[in-house]
Amino acid sequence: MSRLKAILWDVDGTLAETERDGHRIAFNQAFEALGLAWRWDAAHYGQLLNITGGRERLRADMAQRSDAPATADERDALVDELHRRKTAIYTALVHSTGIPLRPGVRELIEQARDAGLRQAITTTTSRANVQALLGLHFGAGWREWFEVAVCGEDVARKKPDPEVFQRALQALGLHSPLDAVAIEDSPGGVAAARAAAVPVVVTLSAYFAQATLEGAIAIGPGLHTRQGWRPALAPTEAAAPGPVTVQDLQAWHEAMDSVSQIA
Ligand code: XBP
Ligand code: MG
Repeated sequence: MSRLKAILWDVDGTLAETERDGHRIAFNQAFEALGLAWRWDAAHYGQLLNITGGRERLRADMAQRSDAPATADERDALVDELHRRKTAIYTALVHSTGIPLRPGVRELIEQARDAGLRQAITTTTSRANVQALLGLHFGAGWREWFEVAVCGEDVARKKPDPEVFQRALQALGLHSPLDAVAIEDSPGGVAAARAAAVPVVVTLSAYFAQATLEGAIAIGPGLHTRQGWRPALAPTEAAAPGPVTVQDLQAWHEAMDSVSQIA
């Protein structure tokens, strides 16, 4: 019997391609709303994603700009106002564009629930953003699917710090991080999970497809397919390869000692 008791889900990039299709657009609309000429193109945003958290990202970008406010107090006030607007724009955008879940995500969440696995959200994004995305796809009762949701506001230090995972494990009452598996897409997320000693499966996303991601127990192109993963998944009798299953997660989880150094 598998030791795996819980799945800890990252949100942005893992559940949905929200960075590409939502957050960047919302930041730019917030700049526009405040009459700022700043715009983050896709390439620059890719660089900025190395900084986790929207406020932190705004602050880091301002530090590089000659036309940003001069004093720290003024910058803080502008970050607050931009982020407030960005959150409102993003949550509206999630509903208006109906940002889809990545293929294979819903199947795995449903199968995990049927299999009695516990599920949690472990993200650095704001709670309002999680509420918008999961409310859209799982309805007002989305919390019935995810026992615990640790979001950006709940931690003192965002990923790559392990705090978000430590809080989730504690809230779930899991004494060993090895009882869980994290599903992540970014170097910061993988580093955070590893620092918390939680085994991590990486589903490559639009922004981090080329990133160096070390120490995952498995890396692959997305949960929609059993093909293209390292370590490879054993073929099933089904004709089509199909999405990644709970049994696949359990198999990687059981083998983790031997593949923990996979890059
Ligand atoms: C990704 C993030 C988030 C979003 C922006 O988090 O870094 O900060 O880019 O959200 P994860 P906020 O992949 O862990 O879900 O503006 O609300 O911070
Ligand atoms: Mg992510």
